[in-house]
Amino acid sequence: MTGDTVTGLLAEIAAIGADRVRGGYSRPVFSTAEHDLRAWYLAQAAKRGLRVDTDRNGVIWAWWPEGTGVDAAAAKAVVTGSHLDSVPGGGAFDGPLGVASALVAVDLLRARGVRPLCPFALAVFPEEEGSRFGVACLGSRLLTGTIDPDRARSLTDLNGDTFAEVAARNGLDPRFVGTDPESVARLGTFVELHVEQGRGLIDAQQSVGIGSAVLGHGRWRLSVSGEGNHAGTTLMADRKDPMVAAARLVVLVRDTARAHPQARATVGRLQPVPGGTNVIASRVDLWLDARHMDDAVTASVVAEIYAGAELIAAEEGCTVTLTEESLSATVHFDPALRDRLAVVLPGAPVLDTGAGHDAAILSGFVSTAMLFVRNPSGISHSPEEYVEDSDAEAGAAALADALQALLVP
Ligand code: HGY
Ligand code: MN
Ligand code: MN
Ligand code: MN
Repeated sequence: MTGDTVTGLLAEIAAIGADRVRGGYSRPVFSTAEHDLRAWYLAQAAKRGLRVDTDRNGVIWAWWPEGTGVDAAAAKAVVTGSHLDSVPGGGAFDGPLGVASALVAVDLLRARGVRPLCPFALAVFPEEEGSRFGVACLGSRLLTGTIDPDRARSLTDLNGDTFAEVAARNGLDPRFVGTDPESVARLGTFVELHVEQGRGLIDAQQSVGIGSAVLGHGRWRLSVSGEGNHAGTTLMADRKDPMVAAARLVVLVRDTARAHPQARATVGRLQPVPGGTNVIASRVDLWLDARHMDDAVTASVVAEIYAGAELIAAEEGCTVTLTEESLSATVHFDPALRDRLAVVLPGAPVLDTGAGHDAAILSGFVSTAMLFVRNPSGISHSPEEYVEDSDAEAGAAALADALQALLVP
């Protein structure tokens, strides 16, 4: 027994990779901060005698070494895990809570004398947030073959470095990234524990909940092109200013989403080119994140936004293009597994989530479930994100209960 607590491990994580933006954590995949955190994680896994294996896509697998009661080669594995990368200025729990809880769950299972009857592993997926290369859940998409490897290799970060270049600098051979059918074939069940990123558990007054569905969501890049010019010598009547069109477009995004109940549409990132104070931009790129439980509604929200954007662009003497960067359909987790966990965790409410997760990507290939832990702030992707110590430990105990039911059925 290591004596570690989730709270203690989270404190260690918080001290590593504290590249602070707005008081939050910024750990893009393969950054120094995330790299240091991977090293910490490998040490934690080794401390628990887990056999670590980083696969061709940078997914870190930590296997429970003890023999199993059945033919390990035949049995499908039970896996739990989450991610270590973050959004810029993110909270301390999104990703790390699932990783720390998985480590403590291993300790609890050991202390209970559990001997898994099937292979059991922890997993850490790279680039879940898509903060560096623009596609969320890149690691689990590569693992499952739900992104074209050539497209993945050519994704670029803000420095113009490709995923292939950065992966090669971080010990991966970019020639081999992509679907790993053997790894997927050995998976039987995946359970991800995650901080809740909404208010469901606050309202239910419960520490832990069970995931039922993940809203479909996608990312689109809108590029508005106008006429770059001098801020001082260009009369207002002579301007084709894409920044003005983009500003009107951001309001259009809000108004369009408001017109569709339960739709969410966000412009969280906007990039003028060239971005000089005394320069009328020649182009403005803005990124749209749109989500809804009904994928057809998401599609129509985006279509309405683009139609409106074309009108706005024309009025401002500009043009606009729309490029889809990633798309995930609404996912409903395995109802049999969900119901099984509801028996193991009596009273745990069942919740949908508007946040994407690697579990949603894996759910197309493996029986998948999620557990959520109460976040009294109801806020996420922000330093305000929070979990009470007692709820953090309750989450790890619930995860251990769920895993025990799966490992020793
Ligand atoms: O964007 C999301 O929903 C997730 O946090 N990656
Ligand atoms: Mn997350
Ligand atoms: Mn997130
Ligand atoms: Mn996630």
